[in-house]
Amino acid sequence: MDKTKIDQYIDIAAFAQIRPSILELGADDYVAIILLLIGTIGYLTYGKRWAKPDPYLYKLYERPQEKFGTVARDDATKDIARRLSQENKDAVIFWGSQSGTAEGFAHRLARDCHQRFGLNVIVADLSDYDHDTIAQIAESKFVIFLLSTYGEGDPSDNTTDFLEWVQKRSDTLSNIRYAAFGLGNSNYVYYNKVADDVVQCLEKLSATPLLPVGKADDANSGTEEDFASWRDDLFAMFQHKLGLEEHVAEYVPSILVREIDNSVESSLQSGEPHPLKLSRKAARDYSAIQKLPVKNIKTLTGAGNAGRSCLHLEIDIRAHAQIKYKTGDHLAVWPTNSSDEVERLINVLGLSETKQIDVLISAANNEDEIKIPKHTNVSALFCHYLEICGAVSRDTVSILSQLAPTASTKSFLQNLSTKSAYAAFISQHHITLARLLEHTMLHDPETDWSQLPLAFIIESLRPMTPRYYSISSSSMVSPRQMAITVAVSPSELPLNPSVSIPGLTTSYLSGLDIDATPTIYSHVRRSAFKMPFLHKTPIVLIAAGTGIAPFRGFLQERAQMAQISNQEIGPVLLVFGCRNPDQDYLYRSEIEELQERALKGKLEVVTAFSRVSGQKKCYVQDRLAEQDVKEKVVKILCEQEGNLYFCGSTTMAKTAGRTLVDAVKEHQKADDNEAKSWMDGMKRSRRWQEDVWG
Ligand SMILES: NC(=O)c1ccc[n+]([C@@H]2O[C@H](COP(=O)([O-])OP(=O)(O)OC[C@H]3O[C@@H](n4cnc5c(N)ncnc54)[C@H](OP(=O)(O)O)[C@@H]3O)[C@@H](O)[C@H]2O)c1
Ligand SMILES: Cc1cc2nc3c(=O)[nH]c(=O)nc-3n(C[C@H](O)[C@H](O)[C@H](O)COP(=O)(O)O)c2cc1C
Ligand SMILES: *[C@@H]1O[C@H](CO)[C@@H](O)[C@H](O)[C@H]1NC(C)=O
Ligand SMILES: *[C@@H]1O[C@H](CO)[C@@H](O)[C@H](O)[C@H]1NC(C)=O
Ligand SMILES: CC(=O)N[C@H]1CO[C@H](CO)[C@@H](O)[C@@H]1O
Ligand SMILES: CC(=O)N[C@H]1CO[C@H](CO)[C@@H](O)[C@@H]1O
Repeated sequence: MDKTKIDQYIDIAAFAQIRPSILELGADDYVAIILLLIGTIGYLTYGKRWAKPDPYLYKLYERPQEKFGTVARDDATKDIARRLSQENKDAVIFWGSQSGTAEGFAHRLARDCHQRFGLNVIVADLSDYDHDTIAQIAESKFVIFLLSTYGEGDPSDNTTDFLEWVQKRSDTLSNIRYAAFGLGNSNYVYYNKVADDVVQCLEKLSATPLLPVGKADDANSGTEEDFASWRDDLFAMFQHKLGLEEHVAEYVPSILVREIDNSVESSLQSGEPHPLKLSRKAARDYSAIQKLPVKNIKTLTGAGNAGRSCLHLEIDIRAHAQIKYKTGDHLAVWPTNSSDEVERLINVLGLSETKQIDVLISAANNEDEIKIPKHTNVSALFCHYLEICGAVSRDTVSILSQLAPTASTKSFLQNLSTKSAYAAFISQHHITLARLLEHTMLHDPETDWSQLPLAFIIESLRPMTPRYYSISSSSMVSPRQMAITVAVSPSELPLNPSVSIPGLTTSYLSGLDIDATPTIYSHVRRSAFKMPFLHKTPIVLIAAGTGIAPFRGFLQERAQMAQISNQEIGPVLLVFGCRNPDQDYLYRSEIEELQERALKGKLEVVTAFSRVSGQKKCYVQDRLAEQDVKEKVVKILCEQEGNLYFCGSTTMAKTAGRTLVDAVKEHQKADDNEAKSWMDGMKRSRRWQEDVWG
């Protein structure tokens, strides 16, 4: 490959590395840096730009502008209607995604539309286009929306402005033909609200739906299958309504991978996380990613716990003055994959000889952005940058069958890619990509996967994402040392309980050798989960399992206030649920110590144990429904203007929240509407806060 090409890649990689340090700068610094960067880019590209036109230079030129979000894209590139017609595309897939699922689906769907129906499709971030130009999209084109729902039925950051636009619009959108798919989780109260809201608005504005809105429910990990079945409906609609003909799909890689000699070391990324792409607004809530020393790792839970345990980690930030945290914030951990699994994949692909060779990765279509380092090596790629430990999707099995090296493996994989065979198979086997490939080699010993394109591997696996934990220390009590509380609970295969699948990050963390002063790549994410402004405000804390984490920080902070100043502190009612007091009553001795000393007379603890032999299962919501507990809570919330906090699973928070609203309703002799408006008011005034997952 030629030298100028390499230079361009390196420039891009260098920009990617500049980003994190931006987080540490003040607002004024941005402007200077952006001006400087734009100047530099002009300088770097000037010679090449005129010497030799190259499609990637445009990318280089544009990227920093997008990244910093301050220099507006010019109108032409923000005009989706014009792009569709000028580039002669058939459709646009707009995604609004927070954690990347909808975005990943958008790219896969575009690929399938092209390969199976010859459609030319633009994949677009909703926030990258001028929404008014959506209204001008020609009737001959169509629009697909893939939208996820967040928070309390809120849109992702990408979708906020679009939702506002479509809700406010009064002129019709009768020229728009569309299909919409929502991503959500039915454990949340506002299930798939964003997709519903958008569709409702589009209908009101007389846009034409091409098929009924589809929905993915992540509650039972159903997102993939729900998407697959909606996509089948979409493709059936292409045939019946749009009269398109389906071709036999043929695999075409969407990215290019090239080997280069290991001469240009400066840009090689061989472990440091690839920075997250953040909007400027979001960037304010994230610290830089740093390598932080882990000071202490301790197991919190007792024995006899069926493979489950809970870790307490202390992370030292004394050497990182720029990292600040507040009680209630989240800490991200960037894991690495187990070396077993890395070796397995390298071996099955026959890459052991070449795993250290530098590779350059680029998008085949220069519109697409790659979310992994552009210059790395296979070893680092599998270890740090791709989620190689996840279950293989049915989609991947299906493409893999096209690429199978023998006829018998091909038919094996074709069979496996049907819905029922796939479901049966994954309920019995722990099936990562590497394990599936190994499995096919057992099935047919002639199978040799060494010709499988690396591009396919990269496309099929998700880029590594950090895992977030609620910080379980108080920034007031230990400002330079953060604690996290991590449940280690390997999952079991439904039909083969002898196989336990370790969690990626939990096994990474539990594998750290504390004697070797380990470090982890990590960053702090600011959260809105915060203690009341006044220390005298009473609080009710409701937690199950590791949901206790942020409340440990809350309790420490109250105790500190009670000691240092003689000012009055408000009472705390902690309602905590776990399986068994002898096994997973996290931080029990710390809590009892606080009750006896610093928070004497101020901290009351109500416990619920779900798995004590001989006793009935008891959850926090069951305790909340008891008369005396109910009265205490109602008193704090309704008479003493206290705050209410939930942390743990969404189902717990939803059910316990409902129990509590019922208690208030009964106490106030209110009707359903009044009770609901009380709850809404509590949430609006931030007196009701949740930090929940699942
Ligand atoms: N710590 C964090 O920041 C964090 C963040 C995201 C995800 N997670 C994940 O959460 C999982 C660990 O679970 P955990 O520590 O939260 O809980 P857990 O130990 O599984 O459960 C805690 C208690 O809640 C009970 N429970 C179960 N369903 C409930 C419901 N619908 N309402 C009320 N109580 C209910 C359980 O009862 P049973 O006896 O019925 O199970 C148990 O007594 C891990 O997989 C971890 O990765 C943790
Ligand atoms: C913090 C959080 C809040 C969520 N809130 C909702 C919600 O209110 N309603 C809903 O239907 N789904 C909710 N979900 C589920 C997501 O929409 C679902 O996991 C989706 O697949 C994420 O898609 P994305 O990766 O494209 O953002 C929530 C998920 C998280 C992590
Ligand atoms: C390849 O990446 C690994 C990280 O997994 C790193 O340790 C190694 O030094 C890299 N190899 C070369 C030759 O740079
Ligand atoms: C297809 O898969 C199912 C489930 O694994 C299996 O029972 C069946 O025999 C397979 N059929 C063929 C033709 O391989
Ligand atoms: C502008 C904006 O908020 N962009 C977000 C779009 O979604 C991705 C996730 O896929 C986020 O990382 C971006 O921050
Ligand atoms: C969980 C686990 O085994 N993680 C390993 C991932 O790979 C790195 C590098 O090979 C090891 O250091 C980790 O222990």
